[in-house]
Amino acid sequence: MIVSSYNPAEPGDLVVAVEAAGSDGVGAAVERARAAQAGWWAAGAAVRAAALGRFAEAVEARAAELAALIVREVGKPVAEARGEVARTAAIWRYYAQAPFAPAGAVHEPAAGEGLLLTRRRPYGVAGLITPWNFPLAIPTWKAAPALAVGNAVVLKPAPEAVACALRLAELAVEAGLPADVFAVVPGGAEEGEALVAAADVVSFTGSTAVGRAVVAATSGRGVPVQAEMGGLNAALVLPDADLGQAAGHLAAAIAGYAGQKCTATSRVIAVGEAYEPLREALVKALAAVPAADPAEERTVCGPVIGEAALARITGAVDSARAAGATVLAGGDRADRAGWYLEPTLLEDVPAGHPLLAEEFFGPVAVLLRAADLDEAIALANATSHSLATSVHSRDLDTALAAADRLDAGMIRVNAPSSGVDFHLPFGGARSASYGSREQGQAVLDFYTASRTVTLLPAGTPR
Ligand code: UN1
Repeated sequence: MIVSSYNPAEPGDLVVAVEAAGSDGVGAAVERARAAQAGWWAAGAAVRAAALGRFAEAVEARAAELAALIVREVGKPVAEARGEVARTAAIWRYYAQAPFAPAGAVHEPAAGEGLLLTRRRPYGVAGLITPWNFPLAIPTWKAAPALAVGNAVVLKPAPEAVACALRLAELAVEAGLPADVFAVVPGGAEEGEALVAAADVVSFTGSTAVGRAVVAATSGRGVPVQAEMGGLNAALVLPDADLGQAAGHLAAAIAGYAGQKCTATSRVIAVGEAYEPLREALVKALAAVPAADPAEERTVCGPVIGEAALARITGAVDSARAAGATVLAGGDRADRAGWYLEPTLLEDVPAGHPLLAEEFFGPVAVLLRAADLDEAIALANATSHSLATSVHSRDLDTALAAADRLDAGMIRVNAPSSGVDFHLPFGGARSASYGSREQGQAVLDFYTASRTVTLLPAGTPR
């Protein structure tokens, strides 16, 4: 099988075509990684720290080229693509410190003499399965901590972003990582399944359906797994909010990268008298970010990833329209080649419509009305996959009360729902995530097993 990726802004532009690894190829890559892991771990903290630091430098040295590749392969607007490259370098640099982080704790025995201590140890080979929408940052925020604590990694990227992943593998060589410690296996479902069947620890980001299958297969083998899946995110706008600022943040969260982030906003809940002025401000703010060429400096909303994605999103908008919804902004394909949809806002979408229940991964949001904060929170919590919720209010008490009662993994006050800090834990509520959080320091525990060591003085009677 051939894995190929095409430019979503120019569908005839083939970015790369490579042979898929096949399940045998994945098995062989895992075996080679397992053999290389022993030396990577034995080399020690300073060697791993230096290699990860050089990875950051390699990314920075190629920043312009990498941003252009992100634009071309996955249609991310160039300003955001540059931001992703900078974030990627920052993540490598951040985890370059992790080999020196405390590896455990020392405890007194419950009784008698001796010393108790915990120590973490790498599992071996981390199997990473990643989506196309953050083609450098997501593989990095999985690989960097896994490598820092002494694992080798085998990465199975989404076919749509295979060129970016292969470029990362080249940078690993440039950074001087030992051969086979960072391997990329191109492919689709077959390769993903083979990786899940062979790795010693698995981290997945992607759709809910595939994530559930990965969790079932991995935990069935008794192997640790974390999965980041879909998000259906709400924004709560209170009447006392700075509505101009809120509308700008919402437009970015709805239309930025054509809404193709698990942190994008798809439901805007206006409380009480915020509804009418917010509707007006938001329609204006969305008109200011029309669908446009991702290579252009000012573009916020580029194309969606492909033809099937565009058909799925426009189909949902059309069905909402047929069910009585009003399209306040966008709603139609942009008048240009490529898979573009104008940023779209709807109101009066009937309860239970798929736009209110499923993640469509497009520049589309539904405006909802809530009588008060209680109703807004109930609406926001009415989904099973809440990842990131934003709250817009000038009143800190209201914002904190909302943050307390919202069932979401990330709560952002007076900020877009999208955008994450790589040094803090990242993940969602209920079915949005499975297992422990990604990113930050906590993920170092995910990629290691803890050992408890008991030391008694020689000759101690039992
Ligand atoms: C962001 O909002 O900057 O797949 C990051 C995703 C998320 C990452 C979002 N895991 O869209």
